[in-house]
Amino acid sequence: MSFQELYNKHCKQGHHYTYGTAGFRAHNSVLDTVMFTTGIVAVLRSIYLKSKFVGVMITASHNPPEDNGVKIVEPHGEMLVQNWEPIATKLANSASAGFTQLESALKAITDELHIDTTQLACITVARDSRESGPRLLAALRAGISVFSNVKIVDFELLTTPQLHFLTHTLNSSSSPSTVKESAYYDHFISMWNQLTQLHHVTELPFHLTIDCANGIGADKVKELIAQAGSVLASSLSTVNGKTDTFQLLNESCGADFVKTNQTFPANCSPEPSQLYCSFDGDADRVVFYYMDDKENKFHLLDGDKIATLLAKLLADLLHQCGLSDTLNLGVVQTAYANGSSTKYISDDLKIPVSCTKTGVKHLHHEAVSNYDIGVYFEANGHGTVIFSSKFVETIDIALQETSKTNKNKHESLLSLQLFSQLINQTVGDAISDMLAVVATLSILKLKPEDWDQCYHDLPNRLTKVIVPDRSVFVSTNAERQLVSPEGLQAKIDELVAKYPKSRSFVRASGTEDAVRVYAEADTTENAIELATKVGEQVKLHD
Ligand code: 16G
Ligand code: ZN
Repeated sequence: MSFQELYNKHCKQGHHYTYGTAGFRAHNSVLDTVMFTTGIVAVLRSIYLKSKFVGVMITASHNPPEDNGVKIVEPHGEMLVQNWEPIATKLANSASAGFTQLESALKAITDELHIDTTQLACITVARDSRESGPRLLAALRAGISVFSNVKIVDFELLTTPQLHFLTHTLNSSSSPSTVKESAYYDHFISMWNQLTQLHHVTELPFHLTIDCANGIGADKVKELIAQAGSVLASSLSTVNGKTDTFQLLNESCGADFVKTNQTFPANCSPEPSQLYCSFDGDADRVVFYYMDDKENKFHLLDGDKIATLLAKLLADLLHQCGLSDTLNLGVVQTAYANGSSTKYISDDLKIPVSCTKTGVKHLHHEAVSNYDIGVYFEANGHGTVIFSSKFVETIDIALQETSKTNKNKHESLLSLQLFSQLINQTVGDAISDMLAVVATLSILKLKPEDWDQCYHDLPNRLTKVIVPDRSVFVSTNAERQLVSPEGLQAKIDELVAKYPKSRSFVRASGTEDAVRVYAEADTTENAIELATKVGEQVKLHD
C-alpha cells in the first residue's frame, strides 16, 4: 500500500495529541493515528541513531482497561530523549490535520535532521494485555511500513521493563537474532541464584503474595517463578492474574489502587507479618505492604521505603569494601517523597538526596548525571538503581586485587557486582525490583515490620482539583513552588506556616486534566485540613 493508502486506512482527523509524562495516553478509540505516527517516529529515531534498535511499547500502565498509550524506548533502554518529544507531537497533530500536513511535517523533519529514509531502521515492539492492543499494533506497524528498509522484532506481549531490557540487550549483542524473551528470565534468575547462594539464603523470612493487577506482569512473573529454583517457588504466590479478562485490569487491585486507597487489593486475605506487593498494569511499578500482628492494620512500604532499604544495603556494602570515598552513592526523589524519608536518608544514613520533577525520565537523568550508584524511586513505586561505568571498573579491579582470603571484602565486592545486575538498570521494573527487595530482606533477615521501622511517615494527603485550564499552574524548584497563577504560592506559604512539620505543593498533572495538591503535617487531621485549604485556594485562582 502507498503512504496515502496506509494513512487513509489507519488515521482519523480531529484529535489533538499531547506528549504526557510518559508518552501518549488516551481512550483507545482515538489512538490509531498517533500509533501510526509513532511508528514513523521510531523509524526516524533508529535511522538517526545509525540503525540501532529503538523500542515501541503499547500500554497505558495503571489507567483503566479502555485506555491505551504508546511510548518510545531509546537503544540503551531509557525513555525517548526529551528533544524528540516535540517531533513525535508534531507528527501526530499533523496527521490529525490531514495527509498533506503529515507529508510536509515529515519532510521538514527529515530535511532538518538530515535523515535518509532509505537507510535501515531496526525496531522492537511489544504490548501489554489490553484488548485494544492488537488493533493499535496494526496501526503502529502500518506507520513503520511506510518505509521499506526496516527490521522489526515483535516480542508480542511483554511488560514495559522487559521491552526496555530486551531492546538494550539486542543493541549490545553480537548476534541480535538470537535474543529472545528468555534472555530476560535467564539473566535475572542467574543473578538471583548467584546473590542468594553467596549469602546462603535457603528460605525467605516471609511468604510474598504478588498482586499482578490482572495485567501482563502476571504471566511474566509466573514464568520467572516457574523457571527459578525452589527458594522462590516455595515462598512466592500470585493473585489477580486474570490477564485475559480485559475489564479486570487494574480493577480494585494493582499498585495505584493500593497506594491511593492505602488498603489491601481484591482477592487478598492478609496474614499478619507476611509480605505483599502490587504491580501496576504494565509491571514497571511496585509497592509492598503488610498487616501487623498487634492491631491487624495495613502498612504501606512504598517507593520511599524501597529506596531507603536498597540505599542502606548498598551504603553498607560500599563501606565494607572500603569504597565509600571512591564511589558516590545518592538517592533521587520527587516532591512527593515523604518528608520523614528524606530526613532519614540525609540525617541518619548520611546519604545525599536530590529532588527532581515527577516522571521517571527526570529521576533517571539526575541519577545518571550525579552518582556512581544512583538509587531513584518515586513514592508511587516507580524506580530502580543505576550504576556508573566507574562503578563497574572499580569493582572489577578491586575484585581482581582482593584475594579470596579476605573473605568479607571479597563477598561484599561480589555482592555489589551481583546486585547491580539483579536490578534492571534500564528502567524501574516491578519484577526485578521485587527480586532486589526480597534478596535484601533475606540477606539482612528482615521481616516486613523490621523494614518498616527505619522511619515513620509523616501523615499526608494527596488530592485532585479539576480546573478549566491546568496549564496556568506553572511550577519551579522541582515542582515544589508555583510561579503562576500569581499570588497562589504566597497563599500556600501562609497556610503551611500554620501547621507543625508541614509542607504542601501544587502541580499540574502530566497524565490527567487535573491539578494535584499534596500536603503533609504532624497529624492526619492537619494534613487533611491543609490539603483542603490549599485546594480551596487553587479553585479561587484558576
Ligand atoms: C507517569 C510517570 C510516573 C509519574 C506519573 C505522574 C513514567 C514511566 N511514568 O505515570 O513516573 O509518577 O506519570 O502522574 O514516567 P501525574 O503527572 O498525573 O501526577
Ligand atoms: Zn506502569
